[in-house]
Amino acid sequence: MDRKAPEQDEPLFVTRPQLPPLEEVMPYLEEIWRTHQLTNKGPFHEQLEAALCDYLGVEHISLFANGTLGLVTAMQALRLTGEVITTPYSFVATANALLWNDLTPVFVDVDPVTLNLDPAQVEAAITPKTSAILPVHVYGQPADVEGLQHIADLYGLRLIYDAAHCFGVEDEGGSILRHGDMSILSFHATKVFNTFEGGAIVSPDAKTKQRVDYLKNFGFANETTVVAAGINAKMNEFQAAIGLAQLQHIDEAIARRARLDDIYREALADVKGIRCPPVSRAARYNHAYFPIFVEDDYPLSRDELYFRLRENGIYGRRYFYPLIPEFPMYGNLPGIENRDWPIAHAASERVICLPMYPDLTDEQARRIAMVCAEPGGSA
Ligand code: T4K
Repeated sequence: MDRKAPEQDEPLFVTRPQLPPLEEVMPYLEEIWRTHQLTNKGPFHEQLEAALCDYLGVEHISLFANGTLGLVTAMQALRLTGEVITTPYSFVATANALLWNDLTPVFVDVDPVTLNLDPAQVEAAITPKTSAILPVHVYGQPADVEGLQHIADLYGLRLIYDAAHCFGVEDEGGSILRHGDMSILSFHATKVFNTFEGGAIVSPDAKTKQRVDYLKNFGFANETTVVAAGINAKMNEFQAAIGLAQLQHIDEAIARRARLDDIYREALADVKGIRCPPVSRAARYNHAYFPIFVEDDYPLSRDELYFRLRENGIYGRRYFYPLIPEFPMYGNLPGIENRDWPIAHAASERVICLPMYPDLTDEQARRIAMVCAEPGGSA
């Protein structure tokens, strides 16, 4: 990839958004300027939908202005009601999307290894008001799709995956996005594949995609017919053009992330008190994040290490701290005082996501690991 690596003393953020070479973007811009087609199902929008179906190995994709609007629209499309069981260990957008739909999030604890929803905990939280399960494939690590589908089938619940971190992830049967009733991707700047802002819904069939497409365009079925109270969540031509250019480099970008993952893992393997994430069991993983967990036998607390890294120009992120239900505004949900999430809470108190992006050099990754290994030394 023809991009300049960051200078040695540039801050190392948890991510540095991936950009395609400018000269590869210019022809798209010239075309937009020539045709004046800026949005509303333009040619680049259509091309990107087709190209993503092809790349991701799914049949029905609807592009969105961002992932959060994708989540909000998916819940409308599936006409969810009442309570939805979800994870406390996610970005706040997951649960906010439920509140925007007047749905009640019911947070249950996660699996200690994958940090994804635990099907047994989900089953125990089902009530007559439950209409759906909303798991997140956190850090791009696949949730227990079979266990969750089994529960959804048994109780007649919808299953919607927040797959914001999951671009390109596969299990033995193919794309992880094929599971459940819908999967929602984010193409935000900080993601493995970005269109600056952007997102998508993967639908299981053409009829569902049609409904999603109506809903993201005000509910218009044709020029004079509105069939639902839709919203404006359309991806524009500039975003779609960026996506087409990014897609040319995605395999290389994921391979580079895999290399950085190896470097971190090797350099941190023997550091007492630092636990690395489990090696992914996905048939194809995207290395979206590299979370480390700071245990009790580490000489510093998690926050001390976090700030120690910052003093060295290394800006990790505590994804996901605090837990969503620990944000004060979530404290008013009915019954929330009777719930706790010990596994998610412990992860949230210990996690730091280290910088992970294709422009990070091997040497920089080793330097970051060195600060973790010798927090008293100078990097
Ligand atoms: N579901 C899940 C599970 C999600 O993780 C997310 C989003 C969503 C749903 C919603 O999808 P979107 O509606 O966003 O499509 C970031 C992102 O804003 C958010 O997209 C993401 N998850 C979340 C995990 O992280 P922040 O507040 O941590 O990002 P920010 O702006 O602090 O950026 C992190 C670092 O990246 C900065 O320190 C510097 C660097 N950066 C960032 C941006 C935006 C750049 O160098 N350039 C940039 O343009 O939330």
